Amino acid sequence: MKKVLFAAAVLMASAGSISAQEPNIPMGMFGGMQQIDVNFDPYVEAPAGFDQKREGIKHGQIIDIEYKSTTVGTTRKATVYLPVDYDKNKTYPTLYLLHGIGGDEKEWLQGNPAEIMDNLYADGKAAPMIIVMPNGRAQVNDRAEGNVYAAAGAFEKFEGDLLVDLIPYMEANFPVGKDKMQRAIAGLSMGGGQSLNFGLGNMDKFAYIGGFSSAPNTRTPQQLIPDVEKTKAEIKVLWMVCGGADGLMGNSSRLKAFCDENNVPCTLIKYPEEGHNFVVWKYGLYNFAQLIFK
Ligand code: FER
Repeated sequence: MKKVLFAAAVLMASAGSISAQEPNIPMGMFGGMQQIDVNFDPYVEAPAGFDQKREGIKHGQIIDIEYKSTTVGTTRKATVYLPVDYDKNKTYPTLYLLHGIGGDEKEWLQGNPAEIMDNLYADGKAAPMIIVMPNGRAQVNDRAEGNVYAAAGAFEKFEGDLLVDLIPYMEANFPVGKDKMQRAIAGLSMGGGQSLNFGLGNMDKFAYIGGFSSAPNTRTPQQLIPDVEKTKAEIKVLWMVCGGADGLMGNSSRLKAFCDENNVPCTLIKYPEEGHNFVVWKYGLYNFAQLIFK
């Protein structure tokens, strides 16, 4: 019953001006939340070609992994980017990069993460890191099928899969650092909400948190930051971006306003005139990746 009511509430949300580029997203699902005036941080354009394959540079590698999930009771898939000059004998920090409501462990590939990271490495602009792109829909059938909004609960449940199953799998099978300073979490839309919820909710696990066009699954600022002094002491980077024409801006601006009022360091960039799409999310990865593990 709860699920039915939730779906009905979602259907009643008014349509914003968006161009969703995630698969399976019905139009008319965005917007509705009141906009809050906040001091946005300056938008600086990314250099031309930042997301395009460049010849004559070294490339990282995209691989598929599978891990046993005690949380879901299945074997689950994730996509992993291994950086340029990957060496099993080194230790790498890890960015967990989460998809949106209509996506899965392959969705981020639409945003050319390997090209973005390879270019950053060629220019000496990012710390070597492993990027894990999991499936954030923690349920037995985790494909983005049917009414994708009905799986909102599985996006919440992913917190357990991530902390109890995936992170330990990565630590057992890849040369990754085990300290919070070596872990970042970021994501797009539903994945942005997950990143803010799970990141701020587990500051002993993540020092760097990014939300790109975060969705209505984002908890309230009071839920995310119940103890301002603790968050200030423990967080290294809290970074957000959202399109200026994205009806979901309210989720980000509400948190930004709270942070500004409480002197919690936090960035929110309004990407001019963009909607809910990979233009914004690529820009998010490009910028967030340069700020973490430094
Ligand atoms: C909603 C509108 C959008 C919502 C989720 C989304 C849970 C997610 C969009 C995305 O991930 O792209 O009302 O409710």
